[in-house]
Amino acid sequence: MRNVTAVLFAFSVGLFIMITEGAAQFNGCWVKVFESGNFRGDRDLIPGGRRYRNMRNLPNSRKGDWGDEIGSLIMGPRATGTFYEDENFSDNRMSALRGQRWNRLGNFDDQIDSMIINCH
Ligand SMILES: [Ca+2]
Ligand SMILES: [Ca+2]
Repeated sequence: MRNVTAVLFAFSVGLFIMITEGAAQFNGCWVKVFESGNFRGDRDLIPGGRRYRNMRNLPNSRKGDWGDEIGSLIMGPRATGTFYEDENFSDNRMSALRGQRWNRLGNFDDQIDSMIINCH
């Protein structure tokens, strides 16, 4: 029983760290982008308060080009986002609210090519 409790505790701590991961960075104003759905694959934490006309060489990113790559995303607790299907804020768009976790992007899967991330 004690072992079960310890495992549950470790799991809870792990979950908590996962959820709060990155929350304090960039004053909570960021978007975390993932290459695949369900928060899998390559990932980067991109600072907000900026307009990104395209997805190449984003700050704090290890991936050279996120264009047509994003499969899921998490909004920071102080960030909202507008995401566009094409570069230069054109074509279809979708909006994400503070703290939202989108485990899949539907029609926008592998389609996002520009974004505006506002801080609040
Ligand atoms: Ca992808
Ligand atoms: Ca696109």
